[in-house]
Amino acid sequence: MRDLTAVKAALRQQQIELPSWAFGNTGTRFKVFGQPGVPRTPWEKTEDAAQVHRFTGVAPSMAVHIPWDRVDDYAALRRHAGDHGITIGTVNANVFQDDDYKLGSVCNPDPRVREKAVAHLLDCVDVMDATGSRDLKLWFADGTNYPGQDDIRARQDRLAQALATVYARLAADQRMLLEYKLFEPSFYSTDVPDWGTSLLHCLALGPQAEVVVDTGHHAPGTNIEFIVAMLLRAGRLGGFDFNSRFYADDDLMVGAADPFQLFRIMHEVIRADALKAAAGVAFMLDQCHNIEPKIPAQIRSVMNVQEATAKALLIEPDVLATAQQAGDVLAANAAMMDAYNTDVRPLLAELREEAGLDPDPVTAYRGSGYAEKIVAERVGGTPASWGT
Ligand code: RM4
Ligand code: MN
Repeated sequence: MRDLTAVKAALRQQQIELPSWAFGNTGTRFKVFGQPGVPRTPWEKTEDAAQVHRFTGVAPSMAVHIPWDRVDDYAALRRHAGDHGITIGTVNANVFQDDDYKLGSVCNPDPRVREKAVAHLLDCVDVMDATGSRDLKLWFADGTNYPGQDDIRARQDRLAQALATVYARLAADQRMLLEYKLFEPSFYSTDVPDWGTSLLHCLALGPQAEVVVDTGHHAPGTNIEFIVAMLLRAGRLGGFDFNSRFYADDDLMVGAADPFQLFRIMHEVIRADALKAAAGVAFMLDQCHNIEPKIPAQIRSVMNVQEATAKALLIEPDVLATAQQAGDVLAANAAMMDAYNTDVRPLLAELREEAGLDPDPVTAYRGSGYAEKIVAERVGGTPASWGT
């Protein structure tokens, strides 16, 4: 049996970052269904994120998306977060929602558009300075829809140049996280479509550039834990954007579609001793709650990550290694499956109680009256959504 004290100690070290955009109204290109009580401002998003931390105890930071979370005074937003017991985390740049970006942002053939995109990325580093954020997360919608539309190699050169300019602006304790995505919105070629492309750029840039694995950004059937193992081995896994996908980039709650995959991913993280904050792997959620209430959905997501992590921690490393060494395929697989099939919910409930929290965060949130309070108070104004 695995030493449960060690398992709990490891779980206490894990921190999960929430996305500000999960609290706003979102939907598909067919319809956004608004919900009552949704935050109107980054200040209110921060308050909602703090609720998730209040009931889970492991979600002490909120990522922001610029310009969706533009405020006049970022230092004040940082203080506001602090007053509510959390911090402002990763700064996400947005160079995909302006008319100028029809043919791309940093890869655009027009140097004027490229300059505009780079200026925004540099602005985001200014925001980081004010919020105290460590990480700049870059996701580019850049790509082409038709063969011949633009020169694939030239676009890579433009990308490399833009990244180098932004990288040079980072302080010593700041990082650039480069996210990849197979397709969408571009349907023929995407300029950062996979971990290999992202890693090549990061290696060229330097040690402060690392790859982000968004679990929804792969082709069906991709072995994501293999990618995770490779990036950890290279010391270049900057973090995760966790979510679930059934078909494409569905942005559903992490652990909803394939909790076993999440477990396998967490096994590779633990295998590399990368659960603790000092390892530099950011465990972020990147989700949209289109039809379910947002705050409890974030709580549920955090719990799903914890459950997968706890199960992966239950794998007996010695038993697994011995079986692998002996070529005992069934015993090795059983070491994984026995851990996966363990119900870790009582362990996590105990962990929460030990931390002075309610063992059942979703029910505790429901009973807190916060949902009713925001519905009553947040009347008027424009609910936050995918816009500025
Ligand atoms: C993108 C990507 C980014 C996220 C935006 C909202 O698909 O996953 O991480 O910031 O969506
Ligand atoms: Mn993402």
